[in-house]
Amino acid sequence: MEGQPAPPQRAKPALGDGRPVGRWIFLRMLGLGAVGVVWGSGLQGLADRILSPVAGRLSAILPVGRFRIYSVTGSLPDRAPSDYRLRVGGLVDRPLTLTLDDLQAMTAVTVVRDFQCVTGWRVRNVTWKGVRVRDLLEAAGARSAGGAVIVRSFDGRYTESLTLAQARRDDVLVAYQLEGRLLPREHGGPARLYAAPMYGYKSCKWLEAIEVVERVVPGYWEQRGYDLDGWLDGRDGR
Ligand SMILES: Nc1nc2c(c(=O)[nH]1)N[C@H]1C(S)=C(S)[C@@H](COP(=O)(O)O)O[C@H]1N2
Ligand SMILES: [Mo]
Repeated sequence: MEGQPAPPQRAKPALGDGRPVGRWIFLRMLGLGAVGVVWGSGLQGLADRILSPVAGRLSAILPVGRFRIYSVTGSLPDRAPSDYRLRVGGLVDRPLTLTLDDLQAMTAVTVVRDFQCVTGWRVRNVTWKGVRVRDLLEAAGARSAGGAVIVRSFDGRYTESLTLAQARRDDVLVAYQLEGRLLPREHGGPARLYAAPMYGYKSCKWLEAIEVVERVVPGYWEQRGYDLDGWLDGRDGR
């Protein structure tokens, strides 16, 4: 994989094929907003029983494929925009600690793309705004010894990893806006990774650190069976 993107791979559904799902929650957004939050895996069955009749009926009248909200910790971390900090470190010449204002002062990029989870749902034409990871790496002076980045969530659990070549793509962002508004808490606000050409699991929410390292390190879901390269079908790029 070193520097060279793997060919597109079809990731298998994560649910229903026997893979562990860990502790996760979801909250269906049905156009009208949240209809429920469930804490911990033990309550998932109950949640399904409560939500599925509602979701079933509403899905007949609402556009298909709204976001589901995931958090492997079973809770949604909360950080005020004014308290937000993003660290860029590791194999860099100038480690950075950036506020949300700092990010917003940098060159902003907008990307409109379908958002897709390996479990099968997809949201069409989602508009994200943020800063290119490439610009952050440049500002920090990523060293030539670096071959990958690890990204970490302030949820304390979730991590992801991209090759440096992937991280430097035009469409890989630290996103702080979703659909024209500040990124909501449930979607990983104040800021998250958004890796447009890849499945949703690559886009680490509640982003607190980008660390330049020598090579890719399997992230949370990759340690649990997901492909290291999360390219969407037909969207491999370089
Ligand atoms: N910190 C964190 N980031 C995460 C996840 C998570 O559970 N925790 N789930 C991932 C997965 S599998 C998907 S599909 C997307 C879902 O994004 P959403 O919750 O904004 O819909 O977030 C990704 N990033
Ligand atoms: Mo996902």
